[in-house]
Amino acid sequence: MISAKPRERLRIAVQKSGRLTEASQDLLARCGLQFRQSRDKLFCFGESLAIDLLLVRDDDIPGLIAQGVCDLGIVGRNVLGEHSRAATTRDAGVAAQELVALGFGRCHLAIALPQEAEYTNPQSLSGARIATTYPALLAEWLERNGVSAEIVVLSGSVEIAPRLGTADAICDLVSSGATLAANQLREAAVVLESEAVLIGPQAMPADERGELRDLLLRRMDGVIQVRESKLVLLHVARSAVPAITRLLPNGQVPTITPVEGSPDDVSLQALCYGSITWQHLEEMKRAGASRLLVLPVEKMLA
Ligand code: PRT
Ligand code: ZN
Repeated sequence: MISAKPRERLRIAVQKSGRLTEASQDLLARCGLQFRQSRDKLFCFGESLAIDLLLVRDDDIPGLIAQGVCDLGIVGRNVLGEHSRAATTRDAGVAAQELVALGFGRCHLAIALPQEAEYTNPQSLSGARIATTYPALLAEWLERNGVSAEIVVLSGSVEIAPRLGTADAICDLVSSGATLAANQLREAAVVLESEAVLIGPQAMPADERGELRDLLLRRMDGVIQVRESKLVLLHVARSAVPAITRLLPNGQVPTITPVEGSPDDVSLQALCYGSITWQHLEEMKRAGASRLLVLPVEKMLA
């Protein structure tokens, strides 16, 4: 039985089955959490730490936090944004906040129009009927841009509304853009940039759950940092080290070691954050680097 009574175990709501499920569970596993799943597959009991999972539909997650049934949740920023704006008109309980951006499930909420429709600026949408499953986020964007338009609230299949004649435009999530293209729609404006986020109340009671939450947040920071870190190794003439250091994307101060038998050359090793592209490598090569290697980092303890 799931309850909102005081408890000692931390409870996290994650999507049961959908685009965020695998990446959410993978992130928690990388934080060292191991679970045993209940027979009805709705609950995962934490075996390594007193942290359990509740597997639910993503739309229910902000509400479960507001009611105190769960302490943390993983959802798209779009779901949190829609819930918190819609909740201002009803009893919201404890408001869930974005605590950590998790870097997966990236997409954006966009307004799209039929290919042939004209769009120069937000005012082009004046008087239009816009179909969406995100009425609160769309209403806020329209207000912010001083546009008066009609919001047609749908529960799904938003992209076919213009062809059916029930709307002139849509406001929906886009990742690759393939769905828009397949429906002869083109993107006109971005309402919200989204990715999966860890959400929870701003503050936790100072009990065991608060300590567990702090521990999990610290581990998550470490996992995210490692995921975005690369170790760069290269050889270069000692005189070119300053030029190479400037080219290292978000690099830490490099470690320099002499190369046996080549007094003018050094071996350089640096930890870098963010992606390292072919262009970065080519620029370093032009600046004199050779034997370039980019390695993933598995664990890091400063
Ligand atoms: O059953 P449940 O309610 O839990 O799941 P759901 O069906 O509501 O959500 P789900 O699993 O589809 O998506 C979960 C979250 O993933 C969303 O809230 C977003 O934060 C994120 N996400 C990332 C996306 C997309 N990318 C995405 N492309 N959510 C939906 N889409 C849909 C979009 O609505 C459109 O229909 O994919 C289509 C567009 O994709 P492209 O690649 O053709 O542009
Ligand atoms: Zn959903």
